[in-house]
Amino acid sequence: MKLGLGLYRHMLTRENFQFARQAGATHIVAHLVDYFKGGEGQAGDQPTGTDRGWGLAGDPNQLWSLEELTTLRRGVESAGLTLEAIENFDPAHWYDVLLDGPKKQAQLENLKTLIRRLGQAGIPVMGYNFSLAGVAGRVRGPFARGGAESVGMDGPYDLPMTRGMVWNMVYDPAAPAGPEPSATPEQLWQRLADFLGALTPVAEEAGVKLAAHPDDPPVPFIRGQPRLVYQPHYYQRLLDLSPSPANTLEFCIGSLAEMTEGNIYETVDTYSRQGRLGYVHFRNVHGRAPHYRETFIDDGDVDMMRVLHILKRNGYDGVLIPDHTPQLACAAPWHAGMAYALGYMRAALKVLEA
Ligand SMILES: [Mn+2]
Repeated sequence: MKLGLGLYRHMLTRENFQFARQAGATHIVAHLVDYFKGGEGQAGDQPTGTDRGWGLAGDPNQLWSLEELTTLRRGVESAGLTLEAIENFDPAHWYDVLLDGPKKQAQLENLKTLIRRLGQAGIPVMGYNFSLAGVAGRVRGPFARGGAESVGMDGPYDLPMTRGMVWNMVYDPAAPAGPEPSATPEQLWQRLADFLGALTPVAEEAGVKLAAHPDDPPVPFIRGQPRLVYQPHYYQRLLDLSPSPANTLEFCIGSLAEMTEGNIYETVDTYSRQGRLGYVHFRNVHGRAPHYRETFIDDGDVDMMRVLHILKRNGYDGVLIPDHTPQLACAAPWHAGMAYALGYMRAALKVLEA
């Protein structure tokens, strides 16, 4: 297995690539969506989501260019690292794919273009989260060991999602007021099937894997909208929608462990056995939705070493990245949190190899 680091858009700098390399990572997962533009997020922060979400989505008419993607890959490589994946589409590029709106077909074409460009740029994985409300409804506080700031959930979150929003961002600031009408779970599954049907052939041809994140937080409904993968068995339904090798999982141990059903070790075994993991979010947690706290990697309910043993036994050879992590009390809270997680993971992988 390989050790990677995820970096938000504003962190895609030479210095942070060096930081990743110095902390023992060999791979980078890059976010190209600016989650914090015009919103309430803070630099270096893991956004929690509020009424208007993280902020404004990008420009619907401005797709990531081949040049932009290639420049990013070269920048990562010049620091001695490999660019493994892009994580998350911009809501501006696919809101009507999620909402089944009038621009759906045009936006599916946009996504095909993006996947082809990833392939041309030599980026092998595209992580996505097929979610209407996105990451919403979490709380933040000194929840982790020693009072480290972390996120969690304190019960259901039912504030309706307003029109002009999707995926916890605003794609149309001029949308009429009022809540977005609720989809049904079956409608949402059909939209996912349409997405996979359109995208997987293109992804296969481009040599790119699509990798689906489970719902974060994993609850059946949030902000009046249904969720897809909020119990472990729904991942199987997602895989069974398309047998394509391009239909893979962005396998988030934390979100899976937060689910009310299932046993995390059986879940890891079931899915890694099928050889369909795109990459892994390696995160620990205490509690289950809708009442849980994200913890330090060594301090939650999950025996992370046992997870690694199962992944190894089933032949998983891909990338693991720390997911969000509690922030350490110091001048560089995010970096210290990541360095802590990376050091733990590197040691765990050494033990595993020994
Ligand atoms: Mn995750």
